[in-house]
Amino acid sequence: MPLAGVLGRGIMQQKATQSYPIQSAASLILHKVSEISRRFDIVSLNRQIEVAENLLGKSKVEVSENLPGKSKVIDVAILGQFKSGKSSFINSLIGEKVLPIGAIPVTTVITRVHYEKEPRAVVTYLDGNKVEAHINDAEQFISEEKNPGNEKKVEVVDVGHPAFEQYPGLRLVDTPGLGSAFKYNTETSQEWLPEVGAAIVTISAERPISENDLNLIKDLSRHTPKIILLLTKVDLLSSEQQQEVIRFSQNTLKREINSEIPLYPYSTKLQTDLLRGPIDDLLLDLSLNRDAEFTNILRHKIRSLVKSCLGYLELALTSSLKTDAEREDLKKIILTEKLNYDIIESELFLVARENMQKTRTLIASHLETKRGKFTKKMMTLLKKEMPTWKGNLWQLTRRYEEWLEENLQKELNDLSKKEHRHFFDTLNSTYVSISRSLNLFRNLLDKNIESILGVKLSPPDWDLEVPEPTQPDVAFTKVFDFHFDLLWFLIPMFIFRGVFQRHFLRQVPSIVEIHLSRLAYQWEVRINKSIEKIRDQALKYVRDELSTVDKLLSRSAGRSKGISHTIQELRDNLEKLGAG
Ligand SMILES: Nc1nc2c(ncn2[C@@H]2O[C@H](COP(=O)(O)OP(=O)(O)O)[C@@H](O)[C@H]2O)c(=O)[nH]1
Ligand SMILES: [Mg+2]
Repeated sequence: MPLAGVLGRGIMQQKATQSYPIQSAASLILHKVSEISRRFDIVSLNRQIEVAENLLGKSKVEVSENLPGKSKVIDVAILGQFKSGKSSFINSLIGEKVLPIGAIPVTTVITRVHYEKEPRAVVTYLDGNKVEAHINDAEQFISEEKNPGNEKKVEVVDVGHPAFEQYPGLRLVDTPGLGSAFKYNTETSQEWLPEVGAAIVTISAERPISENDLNLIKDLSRHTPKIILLLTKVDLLSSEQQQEVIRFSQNTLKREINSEIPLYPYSTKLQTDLLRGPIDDLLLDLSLNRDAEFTNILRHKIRSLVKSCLGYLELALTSSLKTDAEREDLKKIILTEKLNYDIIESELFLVARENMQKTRTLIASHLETKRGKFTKKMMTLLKKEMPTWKGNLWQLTRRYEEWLEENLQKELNDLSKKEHRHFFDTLNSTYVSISRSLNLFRNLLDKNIESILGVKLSPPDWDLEVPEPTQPDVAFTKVFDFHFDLLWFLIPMFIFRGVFQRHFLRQVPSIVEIHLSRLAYQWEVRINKSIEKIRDQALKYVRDELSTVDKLLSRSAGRSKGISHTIQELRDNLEKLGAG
């Protein structure tokens, strides 16, 4: 290990001891919460617990050898609508175009940038493998164009760059845009939300702050105390317009979110250095005070976890004070017909089935619009190619098959990659309907619990993962019924070559049609499988949630003392965690 690394560890350990109180309080609470959630079967807290454990783990372990002496890394997430200038912003901090930018959604994969002496990129694959790459090749893994639908199966790309020397301990995270045309990008960013340390939300000066932006900021504030807004592309506005947009945005924020979030104008094209000043100060602050910041973030996350847990415990406590008969009644009133698992199950099955039935038609009709051009292209290519083919009919036919296999496969693959985003409508609409159902379910459950027991549960931390369908292997299948080419020795080619060439050409349209329909089928299977996965995840959520509430209500009998004690303990622990 290099000397700096060894020294780094020494310093790190010292730091860890210094910040011992908060960490030990945090780990005590976490331990307590996970024990409670096991004891009471509060499965819905699992994800939040896991995130907090990771964060706590990070605070104890040196994350990167390249950050000597810096025991902690704070992730600063750049979030915002697609095309709002996230990647451009990070590039302008680096001073070099490392991240792909563009007029179409270009970022597929989460990319993190931190300080390193020499520039380089490390690609981590979904299977856990890591490969080092030249910094100029980072784009090969990040951009939608070079890595469509993340077919390279990359989990994250880490970019190390000397320009970040001024922000030690900070890691800027570029995310695929929220609200992008590619629903999946939105998913990736949102799934990642619980990990956010601090966040910069980009809002393009071209369009007013939207409901999506507001929802994102609301969500974010549950995960991090530190949010900054960046009004990007201000070079597109005059200075009066800028003032107006800033005023409008601040008013909207105050009205909708009721908190003052700092807003900074930015441009990568005009007066960048000037505009960058205050943002640099801010990042520097975050980086210098990262121990304190880290503590704040950890505290914030553990607080919201404990609040969720307390909500459930209070539910248990209230119910424990009732008689058995009352408890049974309560359960009936709370878990009404609308919250009945079987009914929700059949509803979600119906939604999924209705969408699944439409998938095929959707894909087929989209591909149909491409068929004419596709056929023409194949025929033109073939026409150009055939005159170079020599030999008897048997050889000619083999050549034809080979040519078709190679070219049709390639063209179909290209078509599939280019167009497959258009096939996802039924998947998206399933996601939207099922999310809506889940929200209704959760709201109703919360409302019932609050109105009947007077206990308010914390908002849940649920995500539905959308499994992205994989690209099918497009294989060419032979389509000839009768092998007349076996009679090749009977056929004088100097007379019939033209006849067969025309015959081959005439076959192209139906071969294309068959293969497009096969492609549609392959995508249909994949998309519908993803639809089923969303449905099953949602059902698991409903089951877990109902079983949590059911168990809390039924098993609380005679445990009020124990539960009160646990609640008190948690509250005491929360106090030890300190204000923040
Ligand atoms: N005029 C102007 N255009 C910008 C600025 N920043 C980014 N853009 C353009 O906005 C588009 C989207 O940028 P990108 O960084 O890819 O956005 P992302 O999707 O949020 O990462 C690109 O065409 C950029 O050239 C800016 O400060 N001024
Ligand atoms: Mg981008």
